[in-house]
Amino acid sequence: MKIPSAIITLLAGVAITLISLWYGQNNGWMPVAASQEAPLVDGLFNTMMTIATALFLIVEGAIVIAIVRFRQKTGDNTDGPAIEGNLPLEILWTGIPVVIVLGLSIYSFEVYNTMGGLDPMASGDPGIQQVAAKPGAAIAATLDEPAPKMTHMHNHMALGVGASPGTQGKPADVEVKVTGLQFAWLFNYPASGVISGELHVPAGKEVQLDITAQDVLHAFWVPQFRLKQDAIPGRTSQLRFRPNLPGTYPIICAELCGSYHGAMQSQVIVHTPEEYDAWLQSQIASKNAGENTVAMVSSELSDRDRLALRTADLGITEDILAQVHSHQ
Ligand SMILES: [Cu+2]
Repeated sequence: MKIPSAIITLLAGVAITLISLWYGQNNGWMPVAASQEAPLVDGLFNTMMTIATALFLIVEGAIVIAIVRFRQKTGDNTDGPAIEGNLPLEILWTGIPVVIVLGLSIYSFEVYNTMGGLDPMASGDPGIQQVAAKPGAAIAATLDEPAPKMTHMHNHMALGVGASPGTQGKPADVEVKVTGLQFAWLFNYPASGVISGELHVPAGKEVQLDITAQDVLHAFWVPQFRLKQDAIPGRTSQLRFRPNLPGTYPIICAELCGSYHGAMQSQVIVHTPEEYDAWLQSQIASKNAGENTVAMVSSELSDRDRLALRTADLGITEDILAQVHSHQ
């Protein structure tokens, strides 16, 4: 009995759809999701994996079938038929990618908007609000302010992922100033004055990172948060997110920034809120102890030694300090 090809095509279509849907959800390519924003990105990624899997199976399947069925017969050296042009087919294979790409662009736009990427200005950052509060400042600056004021404006043009539409206008629970430099990350907690070489954040709380760079472009990337943001000299960009899974995750510089770019890694420790408070208190205590020491001896120290004293316990080595000095 010969099965009609329409039925075989239908069965193949059903099988490809089921396999693609399954693999899209179970591809296991992403690391653990440790922020509230991560499932949004994973949803987009899994959708793209579903489509890519279906495309892969259709294209590769067609190639394999063609290789087997249309194989050159022994002794047959004639040319194949000259097939040229098929308008309905061309419309179809243009139309399907257009629909896919448009759909993905709308979906990714929605994800970015939900994460707060479209309007970082609305985050409630005090520095940004101050400028916005000056009457007509933004408009006037574009119209008639000379060049020096333009740099001022650039400093306040929001970059990054700000508050999600639901939390706009509310300040974050924890604010950390992040500085990228060749080849390390520094984390400064302005509320307490604590400086750290690792990022510590409490789970379940809204965290805002104000990111800048001291020397060249760097990029702050935590794969487990599904967040990445350029660190730009002279400008502040923002990442606002809610970590939700306690653990230790890598912070990776994702912008080629010099010879030791590959070693420019730190880590973010997501604590339970109680652990976080304990960490913060211990840092404040050791900072106060350290400040007394520095105050006592600093009059006899060179700038370099004074800096070394302050950074020795941050995991910043003499090598990194030498790099910093050479760039100043
Ligand atoms: Cu870097």
